[in-house]
Amino acid sequence: MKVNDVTTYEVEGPVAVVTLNSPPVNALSAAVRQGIADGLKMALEDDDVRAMVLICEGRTFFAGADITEFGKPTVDPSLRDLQLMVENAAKPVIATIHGTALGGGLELALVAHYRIAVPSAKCGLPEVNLGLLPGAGGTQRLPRIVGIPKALDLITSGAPVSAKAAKDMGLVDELAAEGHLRADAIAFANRVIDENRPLLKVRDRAEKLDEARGKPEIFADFRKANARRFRGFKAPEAIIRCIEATLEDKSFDEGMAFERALFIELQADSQSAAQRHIFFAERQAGKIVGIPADTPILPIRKVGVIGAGTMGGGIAMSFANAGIPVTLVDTSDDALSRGLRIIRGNYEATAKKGRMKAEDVDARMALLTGSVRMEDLSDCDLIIEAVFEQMEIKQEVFAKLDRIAKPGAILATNTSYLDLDEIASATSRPTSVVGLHFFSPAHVMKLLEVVRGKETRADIIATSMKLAKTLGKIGVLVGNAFGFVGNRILAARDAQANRLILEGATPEAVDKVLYDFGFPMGHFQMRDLVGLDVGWNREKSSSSTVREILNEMGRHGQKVGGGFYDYDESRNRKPSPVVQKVIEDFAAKQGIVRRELGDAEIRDRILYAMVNEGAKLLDEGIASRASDIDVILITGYGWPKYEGGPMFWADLQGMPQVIEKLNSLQAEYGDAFVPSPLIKRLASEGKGFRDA
Ligand code: 3H9
Repeated sequence: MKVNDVTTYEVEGPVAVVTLNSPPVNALSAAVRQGIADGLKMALEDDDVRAMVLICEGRTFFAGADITEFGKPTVDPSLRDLQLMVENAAKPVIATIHGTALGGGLELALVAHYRIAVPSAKCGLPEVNLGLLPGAGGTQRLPRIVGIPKALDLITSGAPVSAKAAKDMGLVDELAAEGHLRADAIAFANRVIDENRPLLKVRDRAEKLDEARGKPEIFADFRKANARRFRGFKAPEAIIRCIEATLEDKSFDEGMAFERALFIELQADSQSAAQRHIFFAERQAGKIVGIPADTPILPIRKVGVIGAGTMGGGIAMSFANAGIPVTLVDTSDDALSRGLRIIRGNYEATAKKGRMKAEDVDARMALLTGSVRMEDLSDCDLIIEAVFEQMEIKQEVFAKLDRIAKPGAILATNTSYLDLDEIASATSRPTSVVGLHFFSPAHVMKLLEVVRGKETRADIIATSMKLAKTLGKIGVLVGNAFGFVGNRILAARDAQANRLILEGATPEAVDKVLYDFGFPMGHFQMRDLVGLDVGWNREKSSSSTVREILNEMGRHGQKVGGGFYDYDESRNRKPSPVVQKVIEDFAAKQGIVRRELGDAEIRDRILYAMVNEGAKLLDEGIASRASDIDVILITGYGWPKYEGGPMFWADLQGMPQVIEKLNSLQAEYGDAFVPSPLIKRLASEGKGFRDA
């Protein structure tokens, strides 16, 4: 029987089955909550029914509260009201889990009297990823089942656990056979009835909490061990405080009220708004503008990577991690065996840390074949070039590839700055050429800029975007321009940072401002880490910038013990008097008068230059959406997630403030701050980047 648009009610013997179907992920929207409440009421009022199974159709059990409802007035029944109804029901309710029981979805399952899941299901409380805490009792009930230490880990990481692990920790009572969830849940409900099992309430359990009583060091140690990971984020600390509250002299209901208060605080905070923005922005990035949804996806069964250096090696690992065989090509046996040795070393280090099984090291290595002959790439569906960043070399490689690659193969370049169309022009098939801009270390970094050349075919783009997902990365489609999106914005930051040190700020002062804003490291620290010689040309170097001079002095960065900073053997960094002298001499030669610069000026100049550059990229159509830029800066360049990316950050300041700042910066520091036409237009229309 239909209960409402998303709910049906059926009775099988003494068991009522309430089924929800609200695609795509059965988020707990108002209609879903109402359907569950009505279904439960029907089951309670039906004298023949003695237990109720709550189950979902589609790809998953409830994946959480409906995030799109946040910020809008609550429609009754609220999730908490619904939970009270379920928990206090006079007949046992069995939560029946497949897919992902997440957030409010798992919290609803936790008020059911029993939980059954298929082995492929996953359970988790991922609210922390949205700048929130589980606000429907998750912080109070989960510790009562799994204990304090595990609850701290699970809720602050947001990572889901498998159904098997959930069963082992008591989160799930029973595993169903895959594909037989409904039948097994009904059978389980019948057993509950026949055995007259009690109406178990998680809230009444205390034994797991007792294990942690008198051990306040659990929390202190946890905070200390995770200080770096949590830096800047408000939600993890709020979660820890809620879990601490389970041990304090508070009733369960007081604990719930405490959790509720902190949830409301976080929900209203700009950090959560930023993190929710990124959640949707990442999904939006996958929707390709101007390419029909039914564009065919080409099969990628075998991949070639040219260049066994750091970048090529990381790219090869990304494919091996996804189970796709790779032929790695370099010019000499030495370079190849060195590259493969480093890859094995990386895998072994991961296995040692327990993040991968030891036997998988060999399995992944077996997917990698080395060769010194480019001809061995003739059967590859996709070939990615990761050779030296110089146009002549790239063109040479592509001209050769054009002769070797099979018809229909995708030819990709990993260039970070060079003109894709110029590279493609070295081939007779520019429509098959695309940019796949991986970020270093390529097997770790989530971002993949997919660069569209002026002739790149639609199916090549659609396949590249799909490939990003296969590799577990976030693909963002960008246009062909110097540095594409990410590196062009980085170049705007670089220009300001370099100017600031000439005007009187030290590299440490610039770096501290960025670190305090939330970047994992400062600008010059990052430059040293990447290597100052990346993109530097010894022959053409003419002492025209501080960086060139440092390179000429052999200060190529951290790897040689000196760049903008000095490094000791343990790679600890300290300011370099030598570099300071280079900077001061160079400034004097340029006629720049040095002065004191405050943190606010450093911050404004760097951040507003980045925002303005982002707006120009939108104007030029190199970026399709403001939110794409945010995704790129967060996933590829360390912009703090809780600041939502440069365009979100600018929207928070408000467009009138952005334009006012740019105008005053322009008056003092020139052209870099001339507001982009888009910013002027948005400001005059009272709009923000979110409307662009
Ligand atoms: C919460 O529960 C708070 C409570 O503690 C307290 C309340 C009082 N709402 O990711 P996909 C959309 S907070 C609305 O591509 P997948 C998503 O935008 C919530 N919409 O699929 C996308 O839309 P579109 C805690 C949602 O198979 C579509 O569904 N829960 C929600 O790769 C497909 O998504 C979470 O944080 C939502 N909750 O992955 C879970 N979730 O098609 C968040 C998804 O228009 N969700 N959408 O682009 C996920 O992690 C993944 O979506 C999931 C599926 C693993 C479920």
